Amino acid sequence: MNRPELILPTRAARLRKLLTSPETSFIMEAHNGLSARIVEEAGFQGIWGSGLTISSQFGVRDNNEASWTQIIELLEFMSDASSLPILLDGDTGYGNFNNLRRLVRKLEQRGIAGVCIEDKQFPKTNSFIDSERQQLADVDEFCGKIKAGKDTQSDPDFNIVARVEALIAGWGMSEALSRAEAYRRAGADAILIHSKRSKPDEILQFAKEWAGRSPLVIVPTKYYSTPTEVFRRAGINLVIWANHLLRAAIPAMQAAAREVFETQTLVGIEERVATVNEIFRLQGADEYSEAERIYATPNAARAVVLAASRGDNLDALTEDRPKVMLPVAGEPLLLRMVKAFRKQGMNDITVVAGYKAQAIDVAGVNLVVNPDYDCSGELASLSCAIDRFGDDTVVSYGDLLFRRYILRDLLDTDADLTVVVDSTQTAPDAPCDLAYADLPDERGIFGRDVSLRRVAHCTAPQDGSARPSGRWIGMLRVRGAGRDKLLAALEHLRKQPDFARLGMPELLNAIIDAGHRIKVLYVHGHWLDVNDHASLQQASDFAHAESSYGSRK
Ligand code: SPV
Ligand code: MG
Repeated sequence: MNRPELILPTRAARLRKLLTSPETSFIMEAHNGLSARIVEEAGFQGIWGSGLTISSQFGVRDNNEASWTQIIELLEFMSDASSLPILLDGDTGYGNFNNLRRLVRKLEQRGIAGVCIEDKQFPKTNSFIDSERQQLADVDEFCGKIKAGKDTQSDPDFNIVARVEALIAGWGMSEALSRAEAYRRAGADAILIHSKRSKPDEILQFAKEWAGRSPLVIVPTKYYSTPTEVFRRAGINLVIWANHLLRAAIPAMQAAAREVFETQTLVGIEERVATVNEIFRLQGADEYSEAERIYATPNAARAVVLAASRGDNLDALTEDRPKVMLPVAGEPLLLRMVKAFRKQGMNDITVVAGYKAQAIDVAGVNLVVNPDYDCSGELASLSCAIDRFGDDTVVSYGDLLFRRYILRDLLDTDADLTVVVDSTQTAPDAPCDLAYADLPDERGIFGRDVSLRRVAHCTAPQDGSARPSGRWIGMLRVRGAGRDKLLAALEHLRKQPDFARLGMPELLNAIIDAGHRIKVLYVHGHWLDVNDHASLQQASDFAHAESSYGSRK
């Protein structure tokens, strides 16, 4: 059966609904992209693009000092930053009927839901400044403008609201009513009746005599103390809160500026201003990071580094930091690893910390913390980073140093699960994970696929009579379907009562037991891990030997 497609109403249609619905609706002023987003987050269903607040955020007066194209440009930011319908306060339409035609076309092109035009002369003055001196437009000329706008709109739901300024200019109620009627007949979708009085009496009288002939819009800036219920009972369709976000921001900015100027420090205001992260959130910075991952470095693998352990054998050296932060030839082990990843274009690096997590100070990595690091093992740490896995992820112990080609060759493999095994270490003297593969690393196997059969700690009972094929260096690449295989094995092991103690070898074995293949990439030395004082010294020699000729002292 064909399902009818869900068609979302356009912004113009949504504004039309707010205007025509018998329930009283409310829209809030915005004057840039940020405030538009804030209006939407607060729950409003529409935005008033206020001439007063837009001009004042530009630092100019509400006298058409900003050009109409500058306003359109700003509106585009507002329209991008929010999905709400915007009703532009279009002043007088910025000229005659022809200017309005062009304005309507440009507004529709930018997804603006409607425009309100007022029956004054261009250039206008704000209704609350010297209102008695304000010139009203000729009624016929204004009706022609409304008709021109309505004939121009291509979306039948685009809204033209006619604003009656007769009460503002002191021309009286009957003039206001007759103008409103003329504008309605000319095709206006709604009438905005404006008042400068502190009581709503003339608005209420107008509403009574208007008697619902077309939708009615008000701006209760001056008669703000009127209970909203009064507007509801009067049958007002749309109430505009016209300038209050800008007015809320002004005293906050003034106080902050004064305080920082006087005290010459930020300490007094830091807790009272929005966090920088809140700015990022409002800008949608998360979406950018996600998109960057998809589009900017689409093929780059991610890294998950397990770095929760202290490194007990290193005694006092790890009293105030985890092993991965120990300097090796002047640079923390972890920073060396992060640089190695970045050299391969891997910039999405997650480090799972635990012991002295606060001492991990490497810029640009995602830090997650295993809070139970002291009573749990590698799989508990890995679980903390599981949502950081991408389509291609290298999981690594954090205490490794390795030659660049090892990571490069690992990234060149095509299997969905690959481990790096050092075939020169079949009987190591330090504790380690031994790997058993289906083929030993011999010259004859060049070019053949080798699979892992098992990984076992060297102190565990060994795999029958078989000789280990080498040592797993603690690096695993997980691609494509490999991620689901790994996740399934992790879930399976999570059910075991001893899950908290399990490490990466148990995970690799569980993947193999589930019938999946793990490819072996053999290497021959050229790496080491740091477990004790002796290996820390070797690491330093290794790092020095790696540094370029020019940088050696
Ligand atoms: C605006 O917000 O710019 C308005 C409403 O036109 S008022 O300032 O009340 O005239
Ligand atoms: Mg205005």
